[in-house]
Amino acid sequence: MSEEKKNLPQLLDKLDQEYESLKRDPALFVTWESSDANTQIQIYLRSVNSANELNEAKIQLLGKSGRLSMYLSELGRLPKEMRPQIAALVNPVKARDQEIIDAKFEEINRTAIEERLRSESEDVTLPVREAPFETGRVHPVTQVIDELTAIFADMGFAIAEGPDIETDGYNFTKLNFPEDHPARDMQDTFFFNPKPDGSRLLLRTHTSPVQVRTMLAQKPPIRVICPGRTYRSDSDQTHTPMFHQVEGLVIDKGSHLGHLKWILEEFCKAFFEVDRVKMRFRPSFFPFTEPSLEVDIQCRRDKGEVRFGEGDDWMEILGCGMVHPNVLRNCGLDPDGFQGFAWGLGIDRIAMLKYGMPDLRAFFEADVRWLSHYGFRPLDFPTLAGGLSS
Ligand code: 2NL
Repeated sequence: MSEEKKNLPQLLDKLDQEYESLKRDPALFVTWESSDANTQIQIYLRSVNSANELNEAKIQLLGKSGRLSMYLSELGRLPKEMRPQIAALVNPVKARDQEIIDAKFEEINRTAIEERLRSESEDVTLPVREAPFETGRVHPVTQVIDELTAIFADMGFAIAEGPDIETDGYNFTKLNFPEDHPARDMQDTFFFNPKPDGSRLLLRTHTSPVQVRTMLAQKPPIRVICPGRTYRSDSDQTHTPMFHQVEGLVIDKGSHLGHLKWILEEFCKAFFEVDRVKMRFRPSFFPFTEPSLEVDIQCRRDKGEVRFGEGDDWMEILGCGMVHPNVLRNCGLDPDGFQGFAWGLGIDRIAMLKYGMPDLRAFFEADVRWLSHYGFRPLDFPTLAGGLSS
């Protein structure tokens, strides 16, 4: 064929013309497959390179209203004796085109896959690119929560979490705060507007409501720690309106202060990564514990730097005590059957102490320069075996 390559509509026109003569005298044709139009269509199909083009040809030839389907569906309107002759001429063409199109689709797909494999191959000898986990940093508060979790999980504690927005009941009443306690004052607590029934929701001022919820929901023995955000109306160099606390709670038949002292000592050694640490327990007062104690740990203050486990200075780090019988009762536990202890400490404060960060306000300013200086590498997750902060 010396003519220039024909496009699909031209080829289809030609096919229609051939079909018209076929209908006029089918006896002149032995086969139709190798006719001019069909040969050119086969060449066209074999030369197509895109799946879209091939699909279009498939629709026009073999689709429901494609040429070859139309020819066959109008057989019924032709003289009876012609029908088998025409069908015998059209069907092989249809089968042949189908065969070519199927093969061509496979070829196009294979070529596309090979092309992708070629173009998307990785040069494994290239140096490692700086990935997000290389530049991103874990916030010191998150790091310290992960460290606490690793330490207490090792002692068999579960982690419990609860809502930041609490009821007065869970935040104060069940914890044995009297109605006129100063902590319930607007000056200290962020309250929401009162509801029609007079009750007020609030931003929890400590994580104790999580322990209340735990006691109400679970049977002893209970061993949980509750890390999370807490809120108080307070703001200066060492106080921000939002801060973080972790509280611990143990409830069992014979839990006593000796257990508490051991847990806190193991915690301090693990957290500050020292072999020994002296601790001092002083009497104190909290509405929810009796007796209540404040805990200081041994430290050395040296040119503004603090080192733990040495020296003869003391630093207050947490409060604790035996859970008050009223709190046990309020949480559905019989104080004659169960007793327990609890403690609470400020996460931001111990993060500042351990990692030498002087100003609490910088914690929550989201300054990437501060974060890239004080932050931690994301894949260095703290573990007891691998070292908490190595
Ligand atoms: C502190 C002192 C403390 C608790 C928290 C607690 C929770 C329940 C019952 C009894 Cl449900 N106690 N928590 C106990 C003693 C002290 O926190 O100075 N935190 C920063």
